[in-house]
Amino acid sequence: MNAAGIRDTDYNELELLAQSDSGAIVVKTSTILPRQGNPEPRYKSLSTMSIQSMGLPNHGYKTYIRYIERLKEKYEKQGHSKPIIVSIAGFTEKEYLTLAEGFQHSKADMIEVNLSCPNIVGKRIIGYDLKGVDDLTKKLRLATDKVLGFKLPPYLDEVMIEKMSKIILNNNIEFVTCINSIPNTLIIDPATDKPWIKPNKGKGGLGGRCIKPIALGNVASFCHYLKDKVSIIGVGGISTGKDAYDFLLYGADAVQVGTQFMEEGIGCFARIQKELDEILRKKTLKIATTCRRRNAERFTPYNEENSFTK
Ligand code: RRO
Repeated sequence: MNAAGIRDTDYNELELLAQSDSGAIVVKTSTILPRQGNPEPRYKSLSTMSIQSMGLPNHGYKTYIRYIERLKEKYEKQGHSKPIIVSIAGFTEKEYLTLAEGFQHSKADMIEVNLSCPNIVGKRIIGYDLKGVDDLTKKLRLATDKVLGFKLPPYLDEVMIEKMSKIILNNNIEFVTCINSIPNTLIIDPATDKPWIKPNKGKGGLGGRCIKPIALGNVASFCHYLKDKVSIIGVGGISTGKDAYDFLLYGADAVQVGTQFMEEGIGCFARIQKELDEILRKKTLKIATTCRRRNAERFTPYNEENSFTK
């Protein structure tokens, strides 16, 4: 599926996702009121990475409640409705609760609580404030019985992952999506010696292929602490079927595509799925052949008549 924030803000973009090979529709993080976001230029893609400081541009949660209703109605009738995941971000605890209560009465299937937006100047990334997350989670869990998950920032410290996992397990959070873009990063345009993007003195969230090892490490660690009790959606640097395969192998139950979707467009879902299918087909063949050979060696006395190569 798409990562939150990528080609998922306007109704026509959501409709394109509904018609695509994406397994679900993730909607741009909603705030209480509509927002224009940060001044441009605010996104730059380079060969192995992207940097952005979008600043939460979105139409406000009430508009998304209407968009989702329209999508569900239209695609349920056509018989190919898919899960819709909304993403929420409040500037205060009260706002998070209002958003959760709002979507509780919507047709959204799941709520991804964004605890990791890197681009709100002067605001701490709440995912790094474990006590704050614990307090918020208890109230959020009471505000909605929709499937509830966290969008987490990258953790470079294993102990934080262990502690966050305890909060998740103690509060019946059902999925985690990791990771959001890497905060506080800066890339300079060699032609101008100035940052590529304008907001926040050029600093923003890093995405793209280069962040895959950090994302994969976080997924593997969360998989260790959460066991099989909480679903994990892996995101960060996925651009091929092999990337998706690595995430699935090391603990993810599903994956999201961010920068690659932004760059390639809607066709990326079918392509990545096809590449993944091909890898799985080859691996399955390899496993099947090894098992057959082992069983044959174990149970069948070798002779010319039943030789394997024959
Ligand atoms: O809109 C953004 O600037 C943004 C968000 Br809400 C987020 O969660 N992650 C990100 O990299 N950018």
